[in-house]
Amino acid sequence: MRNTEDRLPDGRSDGRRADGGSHPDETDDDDSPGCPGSLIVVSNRQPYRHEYESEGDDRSIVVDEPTGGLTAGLDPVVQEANGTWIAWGDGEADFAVTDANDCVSVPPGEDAYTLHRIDLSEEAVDCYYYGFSNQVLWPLCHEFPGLIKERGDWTNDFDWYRTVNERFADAVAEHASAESIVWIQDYHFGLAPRLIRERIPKAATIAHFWHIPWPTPETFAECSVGEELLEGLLGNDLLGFHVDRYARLFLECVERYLDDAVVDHDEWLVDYDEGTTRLATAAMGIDADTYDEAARAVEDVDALLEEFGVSPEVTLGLGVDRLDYSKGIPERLAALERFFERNPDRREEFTFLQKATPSRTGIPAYERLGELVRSEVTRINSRFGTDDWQPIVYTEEYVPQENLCGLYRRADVMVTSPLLDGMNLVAQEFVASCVGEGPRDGAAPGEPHGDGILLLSERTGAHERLGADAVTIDPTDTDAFAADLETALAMPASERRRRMRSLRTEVFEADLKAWMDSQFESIRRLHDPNESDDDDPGARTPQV
Ligand code: ADQ
Repeated sequence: MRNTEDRLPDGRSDGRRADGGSHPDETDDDDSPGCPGSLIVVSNRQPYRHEYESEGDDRSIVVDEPTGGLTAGLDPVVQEANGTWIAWGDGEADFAVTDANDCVSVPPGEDAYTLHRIDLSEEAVDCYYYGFSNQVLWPLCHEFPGLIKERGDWTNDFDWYRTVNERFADAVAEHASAESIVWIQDYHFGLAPRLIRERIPKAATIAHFWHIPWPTPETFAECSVGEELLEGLLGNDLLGFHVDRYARLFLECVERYLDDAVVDHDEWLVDYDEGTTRLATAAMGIDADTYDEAARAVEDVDALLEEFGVSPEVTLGLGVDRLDYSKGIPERLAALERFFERNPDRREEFTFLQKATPSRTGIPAYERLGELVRSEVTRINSRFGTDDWQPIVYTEEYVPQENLCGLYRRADVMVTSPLLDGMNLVAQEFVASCVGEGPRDGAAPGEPHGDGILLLSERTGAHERLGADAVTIDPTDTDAFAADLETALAMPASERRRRMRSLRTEVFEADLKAWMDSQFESIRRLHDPNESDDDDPGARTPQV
């Protein structure tokens, strides 16, 4: 069941080049956050993917490279550190270019660091990735325990999850020394920290960032292998979450379900099995400058809308999401229906453009969600639509990142309504893309700016940072959600501009680089305890 899902956050298809070509987008080294030691990154998704490309009878190998998101942000850091990146090799030609140890130097032609690819069989991918990661851990952490039962007996999924985590740990051990810093990304590697700990020198530092929420202890109890997961994660020296709430829930789960662990709720420390794990929170940001620049570069926003059959005259609402049940898309559609019921004068005047990207297709809950969303859009459109106008324009087509920035820029109101979301980067991308006319004038931050309004679910990590200047919504309260949309659309321009200026200050200041700096600063303090605390750029552990 290999498909392209979850490659999406990188917008990778823009970054393809022939093997061996020069790097198109050199990064200024001075700008890269420094890593305090020899860096080994572990992630499910790889930074470079080799694919075959055929032209007539000729077949060549091309490389997809990262053009956005965390992978693109981390790549220059690993390059600068001359480090190692260990990831699933999911490209067709990946193992045609690796050496006997499954390693290849990247970027092609520059050989700045080693990419160690893990070759996974189809069964491994089905069970480790689609099975345990995405049909047990994902619904568990997003508070959908009922969906775990749908998978039926997932014993085999968990066995594969453990096996794959072991294979990644073995790979780490091949590269690690006492100076190493191992930085693990996300929920695909819940067991890996302890497995790595058993295999590498004691002096090495293991850190992990968990990008999705952590569930309540009551929900966590639905996972029969919870104890093993907690033990696995407590192999870390440092465990990071986006916001405090998830860190506190993690500590509560440890206290409740791991008898021998000693939890310090004030210092956010856990002592377990002769090791200490420190928790820290740092809300992930985006590369705001890149979004700002891309949005300003869009020359004809009206033409973009026309591509979707949307009149340039309308007031535009926008939604951009992976088609995932955690994103609250049906709830958003229900609120839109209520909005058009209550505001007949908005018909033909307000259009909502929903860009959804199919994700994890093949998993029943995702198939059902896609069917529900499509049928609800059809039903609402047939209820309110006219010969010339549809209230909701829905597309699953690929939209290049520059066009996405153009849509963000044009949107009068952006709606992000997750039922639960670790952070939510889309909300930040909208803010960074909300630019005014003309080039940047050098004033901080990113002036001139636009006056779009952000409707943001109170259940996102992003809400802790952006909630004060967004319009807060409860996605499950349809009436209130529709009323919030009315409020947003009725807001005076001066108020919209004031809010957007504050949002942009937040998004530009706490960007992706600031987040990585804060991670490395926290790691540095653990790796070398003599380092000072003075210039911590953002990560926090609780104050006592
Ligand atoms: P996701 O669940 O994928 O990420 P989100 O953070 O909103 O959610 O999006 C990640 C990226 O995907 C963004 O760069 C966005 O532009 C892109 N994207 C989403 N929908 C798209 C679409 N329809 N078309 C094109 N691009 C689209 C997980 C967690 C989040 C957390 C991130 C990072 O679930 O809570 O914010 O990791 O930690």
